[in-house]
Amino acid sequence: MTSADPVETFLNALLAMDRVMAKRALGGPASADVRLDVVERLVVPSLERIGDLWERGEVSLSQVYMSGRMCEEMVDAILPPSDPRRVDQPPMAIAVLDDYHLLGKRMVYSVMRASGYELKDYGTVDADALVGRVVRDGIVVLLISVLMLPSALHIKRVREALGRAGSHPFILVGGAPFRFDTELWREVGADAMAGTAAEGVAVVRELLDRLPKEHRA
Ligand code: B12
Repeated sequence: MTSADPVETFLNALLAMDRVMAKRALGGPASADVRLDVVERLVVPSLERIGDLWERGEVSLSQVYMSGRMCEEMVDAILPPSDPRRVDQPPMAIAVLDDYHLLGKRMVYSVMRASGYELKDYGTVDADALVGRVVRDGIVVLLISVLMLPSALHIKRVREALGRAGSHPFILVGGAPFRFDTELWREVGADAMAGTAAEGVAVVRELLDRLPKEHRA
């Protein structure tokens, strides 16, 4: 089951539910940046390929499930702790909307915190709960992660309900539907999308440079 291609090796280990080989494929201790890069280069493409194999009926749902669980454990173990240098910032939060695909959100949360940003983690919420919490917490920058198209379409409802409540946070979205359809973020009323956790940090950093004019309460 070994292969010269690192993604193939990692993918095979996941499908065989072989934790030892999967951990070995991810490599040993390294700097925070290198570990994040390994996650982006191995975990994300491997899980995407497993999704494609599942769609074609070539792997079972239990293999998809176990692959996701194993990756969650490994990503938890290797993502960097938060950066002690906190960035001066307005209230921010991250949520998974009507979706139980949690790994992307977990990565974005870790990477944002490791980059010095503090954000509330709302976990998985429905549209009403999300609106209630954003209004209550006075959130100015809202990050939403979804992996299923129906969940992505619910963002429009969140945007409209927030507007009715007088709340106008900057909404940054990410997840598979937005990578499949690069115009979808506009259609659901988001302000920006990012393809990866690292791109998300760049978008937030750029936003905060011009935020005082537009959003500060
Ligand atoms: C693992 C997995 C699961 C696991 C989830 C485990 C877990 N706890 O997360 C399990 C087995 C539970 C599962 C269940 C289901 N799944 Co599933 N799953 C996947 C799979 C294979 C990988 C997802 C993943 O974890 N990727 C790795 C993470 C790290 O990547 P990511 O989430 O994309 O995040 C990265 C970026 O997108 C970005 N990002 C993500 N969010 C955000 C947010 C912001 C703000 C920013 C800046 C960036 C950002 O940063 C991350 C790091 O770079 C995908 C295939 C795919 N192509 O994505 C299908 C997939 C998402 N699942 C799918 C489906 C249909 C389901 C089920 C309905 C299956 C079923 N019939 O039961 C259920 C529904 C679960 C639910 N209600 O939420 C479909 C969705 C299709 C669609 N068009 O809607 C996919 C695309 C598979 C497919 N090809 O059909 N799934």
